[in-house]
Amino acid sequence: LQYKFPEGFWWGSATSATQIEGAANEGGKGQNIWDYWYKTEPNRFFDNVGPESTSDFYHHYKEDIHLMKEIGHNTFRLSISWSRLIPGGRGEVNPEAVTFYNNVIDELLAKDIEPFVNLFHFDMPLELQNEGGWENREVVEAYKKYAEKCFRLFGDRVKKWFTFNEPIVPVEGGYLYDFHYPNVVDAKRAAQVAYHTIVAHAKAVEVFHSLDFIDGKIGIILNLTPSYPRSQNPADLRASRIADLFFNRSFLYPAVLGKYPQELVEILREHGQLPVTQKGDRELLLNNTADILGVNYYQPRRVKAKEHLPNPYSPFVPDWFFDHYEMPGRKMNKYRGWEIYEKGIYDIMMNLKENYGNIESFVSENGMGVQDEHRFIKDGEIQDDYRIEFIKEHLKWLHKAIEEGCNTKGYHLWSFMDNWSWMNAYKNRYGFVSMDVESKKRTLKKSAHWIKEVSKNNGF
Ligand code: BGP
Repeated sequence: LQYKFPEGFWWGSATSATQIEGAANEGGKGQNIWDYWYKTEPNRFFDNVGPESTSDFYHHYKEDIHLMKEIGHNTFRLSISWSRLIPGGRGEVNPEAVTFYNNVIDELLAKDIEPFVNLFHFDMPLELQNEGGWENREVVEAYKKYAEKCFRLFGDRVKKWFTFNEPIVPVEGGYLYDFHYPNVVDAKRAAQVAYHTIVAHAKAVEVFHSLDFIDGKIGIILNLTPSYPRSQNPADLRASRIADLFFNRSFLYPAVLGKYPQELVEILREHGQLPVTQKGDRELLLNNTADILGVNYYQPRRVKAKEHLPNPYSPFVPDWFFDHYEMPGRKMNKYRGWEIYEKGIYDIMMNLKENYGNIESFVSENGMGVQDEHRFIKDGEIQDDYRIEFIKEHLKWLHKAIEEGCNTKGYHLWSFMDNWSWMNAYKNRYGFVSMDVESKKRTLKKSAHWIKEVSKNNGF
């Protein structure tokens, strides 16, 4: 083997409740913002396909976990749907949901697959969104209770917990760039949402560490998009630094170091966008940082200095400070429109090693969404050599990072199976396993057989 990974390396894949469970109106589940948004504005969704149409993990979890085992997974990430567990966001738990998640967890453990459980993957219960969602400090308290409930219900068996997946995405999508509900453009509200998310994270971490029957770890999953300047000119360097500040350090700092970068605070203050804080928050954040960090990595950010000054009357958005550019000769996933830059994963991990105390980490999402994959079927199987290549190249850089001392423990593909995506429904397919949306039939792709060998040999 040329690339051998450390013993006990985590091989697996990641999913989220809304994207795989289905049964959106079954089993006592309450509504979340996706159910609601789809009902009210179905044409916002690709092909008008909404979150009712998934791979239906709710009814197929046994079969799916069997397949996970089959392809060598030793870990698997799922999220708990808040609105399934506590339908209105607050109050009594839904017993059918408890049974469902217990069954899933037990089934995984019976197959020696360690569950990684995330508490929030973009899916705010509708009632709480109607109270202002993350803009409302009381929702933070509701989240804390929900998190504690989960720890008490499942913490005897689940040892890896995550407070949020990509907390910046609801901020960008819902409050800056119009691709998540409630789709407004308002930087001050965005800053409040971002801030309360971090407070919620710290509160969940605090509760978790206070429960003495728990011996697991808790962390957060961030989508890190390393920022590369077009040139070494001061203006390009500054543009890149600010992009990094808004999109990476805004969450990495408070979640891992327990404080905000001063430069960010100053920019927000100067532009009148500072969020409201409470006494005691500073200590809360400082004392409740993540034990472990999940890194979702898809693409780098290529940045250059702003060519035209922004119109001061336009709403304040991070891109007031930088422009994007396309790097000549870049490798592309043309289906998703994302640049492929495998070395990014190494740069992220080295940054964590050098500037974030070498926190225990893993690649919690990485993957390649491809359209019309049935074009590649041969003898009934999708020959996704491009996916194998994609994973391999990223793993090579991850391997190098580990050799150079990065504390990184695993690799999860997005995703286990083709699943429903927020705005793109089934346009881009990501799985090791393909799924027929009508019949729900599951079929392994070539990459599934490949990853099985990789996990078995712990390398390639
Ligand atoms: C991440 C999300 C996932 C997933 C993935 C692929 O940002 O955590 O939920 O959807 O991206 O992106 P998309 O489905 O938009 O192609």
